Amino acid sequence: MGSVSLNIGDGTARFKRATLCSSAVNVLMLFSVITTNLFALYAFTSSPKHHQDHPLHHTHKNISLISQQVSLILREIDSSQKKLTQMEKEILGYESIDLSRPNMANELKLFLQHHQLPLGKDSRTGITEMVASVGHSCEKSVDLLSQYMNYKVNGPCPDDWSLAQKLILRGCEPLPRRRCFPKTIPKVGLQSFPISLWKNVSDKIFSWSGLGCKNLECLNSKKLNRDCAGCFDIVKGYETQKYVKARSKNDFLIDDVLVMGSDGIRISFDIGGGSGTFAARMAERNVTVITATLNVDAPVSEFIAARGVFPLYLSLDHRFPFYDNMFDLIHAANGLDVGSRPEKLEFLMFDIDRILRAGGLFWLDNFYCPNDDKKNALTRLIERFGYKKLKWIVGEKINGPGKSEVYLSAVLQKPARV
Ligand SMILES: *[C@@H]1O[C@H](CO)[C@@H](O)[C@H](O)[C@H]1NC(C)=O
Ligand SMILES: *[C@@H]1O[C@H](CO)[C@@H](O)[C@H](O)[C@H]1NC(C)=O
Ligand SMILES: CC(=O)N[C@H]1CO[C@H](CO)[C@@H](O)[C@@H]1O
Repeated sequence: MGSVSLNIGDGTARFKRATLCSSAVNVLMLFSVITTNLFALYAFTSSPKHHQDHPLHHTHKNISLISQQVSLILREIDSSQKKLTQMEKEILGYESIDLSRPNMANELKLFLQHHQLPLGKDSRTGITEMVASVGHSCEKSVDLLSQYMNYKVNGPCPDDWSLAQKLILRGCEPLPRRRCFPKTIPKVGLQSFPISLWKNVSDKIFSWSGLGCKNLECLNSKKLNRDCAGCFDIVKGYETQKYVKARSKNDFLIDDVLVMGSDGIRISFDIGGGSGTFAARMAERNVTVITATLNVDAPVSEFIAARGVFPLYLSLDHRFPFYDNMFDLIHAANGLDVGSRPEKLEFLMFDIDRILRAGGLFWLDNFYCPNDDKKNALTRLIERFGYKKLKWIVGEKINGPGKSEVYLSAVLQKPARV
């Protein structure tokens, strides 16, 4: 797991750097081209005036004077351009983390130092040194990061996973802590698979530090998010009906969706999948599901693992750690809601498209649309990908105190593009 996220994180950082930086450089290039041209224009349009006023033999002198001036200006522009680039790098946190700061944890320095390969350049990859990867956004939270890296090597890790998650949510991924032992929690009373899918487990096998709730009963009395109201009650609650009994026309049934897929459904990816119920229902149908989740307000990862399905502890700012055209089905509900910036959803959609195979299904499940603009933007975004709409339901639900809310549910099939 550690090494997996290590590689990916580096990739993400590089990708972001490249885009942001190249656009910044483009703007600067454009700026400098325009200014250069303006100066040149000024120089040449103003010279004819002097031609008329002064004898010809001075013209030559004047032109060389002007060209001196121009090259001086160009040098100025060049140096300002470099300064701007530097400033932008600093704003983006693009420069490597400043390890000379006071109170910088020594372990962080050690981790980040480049290590020369013992046998020189690797002929296959062309690299000469190992670079530890840490999310470039860590630069923005360097105090938290240093606090996180202040631990005893070879000793027990501090019990601070919520600090780690805070860093992850700020884009500081992958995290650089590698050399301590996390607290062991005895996982007593685990059931064997598949009984584990729907069995209560003891509160004691989860880590509750940093959480408001300290047991499952407390979690079940709360609406943690749109996809999880009482979702840890897998014995009596609504969770036991999800995907097998519909409450509204926006709820599709797993068996109905499975028959829509061409060439079978074997593996699936669930984005922000509550307590793992989608994975559990799919497991009963012999489909392997990976559930992407963070432990926001609940020990979600541990709960999903205890059910015997696979949790992937990953924020959605990450490029998915899967190769292209892998999945037969991708299921997403409101976990896909990545805030107000439309381009973030676009990044996510492209990544979903990348890992979904041609003919595979994208199931958007009860996605909340706060207004028509949001719904139309989402519709336009989805339509750009040219998926076949096997199902498309915009429905209203009355939630809370008589308030009507609009939800979109859809099953879309990825086309084979050439
Ligand atoms: C299972 O756990 C829930 C709380 O999550 C509790 O309300 C319920 O009584 C438990 N059921 C059994 C059979 O232990
Ligand atoms: C799942 O696989 C098992 C073992 O191969 C088989 O007995 C069972 O019928 C399968 N279930 C479904 C729903 O296909
Ligand atoms: C713009 C400029 O430098 N013009 C000069 C061109 O040369 C004449 C003669 O030396 C000067 O009088 C102008 O000032």
